[in-house]
Amino acid sequence: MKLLNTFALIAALLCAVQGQYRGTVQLVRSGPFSSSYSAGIVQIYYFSSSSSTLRWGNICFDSSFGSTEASVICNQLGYNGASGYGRTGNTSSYGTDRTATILAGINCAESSYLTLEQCNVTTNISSSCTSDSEDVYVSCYTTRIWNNPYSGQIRLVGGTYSSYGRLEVYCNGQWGTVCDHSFGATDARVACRQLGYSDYSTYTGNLAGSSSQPIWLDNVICSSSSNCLAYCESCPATQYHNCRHSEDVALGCEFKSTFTPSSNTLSTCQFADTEASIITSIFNSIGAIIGGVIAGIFVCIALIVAIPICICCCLGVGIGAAVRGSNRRTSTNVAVPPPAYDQKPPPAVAYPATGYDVEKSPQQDHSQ
Ligand SMILES: [Ca+2]
Ligand SMILES: [Ca+2]
Repeated sequence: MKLLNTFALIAALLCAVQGQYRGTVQLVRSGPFSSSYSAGIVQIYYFSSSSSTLRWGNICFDSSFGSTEASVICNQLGYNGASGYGRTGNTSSYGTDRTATILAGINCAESSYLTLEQCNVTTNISSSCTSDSEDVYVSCYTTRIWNNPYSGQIRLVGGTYSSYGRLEVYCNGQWGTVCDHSFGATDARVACRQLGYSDYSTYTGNLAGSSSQPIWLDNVICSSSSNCLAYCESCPATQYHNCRHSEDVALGCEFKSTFTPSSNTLSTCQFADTEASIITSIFNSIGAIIGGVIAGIFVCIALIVAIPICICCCLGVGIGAAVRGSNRRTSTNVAVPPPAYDQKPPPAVAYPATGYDVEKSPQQDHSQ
C-alpha cells in the first residue's frame, strides 16, 4: 500500500513537472512532440473506456470530425483555428503515430469553442477507428489567439503544454502577470473556465515573469459564478501590488467531469473588462451618493441638535448678564467715576549716577 502511494506520488509529481493534465492536447510528428508544432497528428491526455488511468492517445478521423472540430483543437493549442485537417493515412507529412486511439465521435457545436471539453466525445472506440492510419491530424494557422488581444484577455505562457503556464493578463496595451496573494481555487477555476476548461489542476509553480513585465493583478477574489477573470478584478490603470515576479501565478487547467463544461468562446470575455469597469464605476457612484446622503443626514442631525443648544446657551448668557446688571444697579446705585485719563505718571525714581552697588542694599551701605 505504501509502495502504491509512493508510485502515485511520483506519478503526480511527474504530471506536475510535465504539466499534462486530463484533456491536454499536443501535436506529434513521427513520434516526438514539440511545443513549437502548429501542425501534426493530434494526441490527447485522457482515459480509455476500460481504465480511469490517464494516457496519451489519438483521435479517430470518423464521420463526425470536420473543420469545426479541427478549429477547436487549434484554439485549445492557442492557435487561431485550423487551416487544414485530415486522416493521417492520407498524408506522409507527419509519419505514423503508434499510440492507441482514445477518443472518437468528436462533435463541436461552435468553431469558436476553446477546448474539446466543450464538444461531445466518446471513449468507446469502434473497430474502424483502431488503425493508426485513422488518426486525426490538424494544421493550425500560426497566428496566436492572443495576437490581437483585448483588455482582460488571459493566456498561459512558458509551460510545455498549452494547458499549463504562467497566467498572464492583457491590460493597458501590455501583457503582465497575476500575483498569487489570496489567489485560490475559485480564482484558478474562473481563469481556467475563461480558457475553456472546466477546472484547474494547479495554481502553483515557478514560472516567474520577466522584470520588464508589469504585475497587473493582485489579491484577486472571484465569486464562483464568474466566467471571466475581469469580473473578479478588472484591468487596473496602473500597477498596484506588493508582489515580486517569484509570486506570479502558474496555472494548470484540465477537463473535470464533476464540473459543467465552460460555455466560453474566443469572444466571451471580450467586453468583460469594460463591463466590469462600468459596474465598478456605477457602484462607486452609488457609494458616493449614499456616502453623501449619510454625511448630509449627519450634518442635519448635528445642526438640529446644535442650534437649540446654542439658542439655549445664548439665552442663558443673556438672561444671566441681564440679571447681574440689574443686581449691580440695585445694590450700589453709585455712578462709576470716569477713568482718570488726566492723571500724570508718578515721578521716576532717581538712582545715583555712579557708585551704586546692586549687590548691596542701602542699609548695608549705612552700617559701613
Ligand atoms: Ca495511432
Ligand atoms: Ca498583495
